[in-house]
Amino acid sequence: MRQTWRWFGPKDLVSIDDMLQAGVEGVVSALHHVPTGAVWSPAEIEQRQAEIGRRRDGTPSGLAWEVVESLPVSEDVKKQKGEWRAHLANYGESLRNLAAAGIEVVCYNFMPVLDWTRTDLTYKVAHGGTCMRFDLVDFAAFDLFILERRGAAEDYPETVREAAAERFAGMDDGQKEQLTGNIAFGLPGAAETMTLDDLRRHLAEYGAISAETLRSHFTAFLEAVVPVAEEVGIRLCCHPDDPPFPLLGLPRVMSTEADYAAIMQAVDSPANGITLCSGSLGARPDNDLPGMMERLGDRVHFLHLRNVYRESDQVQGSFYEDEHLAGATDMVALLAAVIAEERRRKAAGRRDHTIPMRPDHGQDILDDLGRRAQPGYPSIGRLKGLAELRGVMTALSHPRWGMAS
Ligand code: DNO
Repeated sequence: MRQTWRWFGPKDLVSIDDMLQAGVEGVVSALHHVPTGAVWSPAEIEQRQAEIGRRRDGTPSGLAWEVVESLPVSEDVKKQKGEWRAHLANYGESLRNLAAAGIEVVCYNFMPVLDWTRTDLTYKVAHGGTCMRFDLVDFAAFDLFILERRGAAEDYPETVREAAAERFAGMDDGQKEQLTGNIAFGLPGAAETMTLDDLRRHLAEYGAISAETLRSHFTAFLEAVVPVAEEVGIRLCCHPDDPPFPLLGLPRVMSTEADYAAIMQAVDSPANGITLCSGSLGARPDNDLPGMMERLGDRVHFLHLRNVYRESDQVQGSFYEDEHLAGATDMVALLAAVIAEERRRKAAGRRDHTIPMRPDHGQDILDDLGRRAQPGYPSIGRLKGLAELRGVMTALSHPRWGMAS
């Protein structure tokens, strides 16, 4: 595995210098300032590469931009409305420009309106640090009583609705604002930053779009961009829905193994691949991550390694972001499945036999608590996650004590 690390660009409070000390080998980044749907120009790409290539004092970092996360898909493309055809052409153009700059792995997602969603960005865990949390009762309180979405009541069991009413009654204005901000304003990397009214407008536009329609729009997107990716040597990889169940009545179509299998088959090309995110998929009890790696591994081009603690055994439930080796996913088994896949690829002579991984998210611990880096992306919490994962990877790959090769 290639040990990579997400960097949000020069404004990121965790610097290139920091990641060198964490033992990072490659960088994951995106041009967050370019509007969704527009072309990523060669000049902009080159500038980000230069920023990644130097330390604070101007000396070379030795690091390169290896993975794009994300080249966002516009709402127009997801809805097949407005500028969607132009956006598809621009997407292809961006892929060409990225390939010309030597970048081969491009991650994106196909979640309508909301990207990853949490209700609490600073949930206190037992050791005193904080992490991100999705609380279904808080989310329902937002949906039912702040957003006041029509039909929302049908989407939650009665026990959750009652708890949400009680929770909402106990919230002061500051808490309501905070909850709205956490859900609607977009977490780091999200393509859209929205007000409550924007969110209502977006939701209204999705009224007629079922999961089946969204899936057909997704296939049309892939039919347009995968041939370009094939031609220029890019491996596209779709990130799962986070959390992996419908939110606010919006369809979500990349939440399960069956969802991935269907999309991989719909456009059956190695360029149409997967970002296996153990944290997102692991929030659902019916997703078996090591098994998914074994069965779909051939098309996994990028790995997000993190773990969640599930607070319920329902598909739709609360969870918080646990330490990388704790939580619901058997991380050792998952890493073993990745190593086995890498060996298979190597034996088959595939160029892409080393799969990039990044320690996804991290709890805020020690000095993270005062640094205020991007939510979910602290320096020490991620460094700890990477170090733990690296330990397991090293042990599993050991020629004498590790997995038999
Ligand atoms: C969250 C991230 C996601 C991811 C996008 C990929 O931490 O994993 O925002 O970048 O969904 O398109």
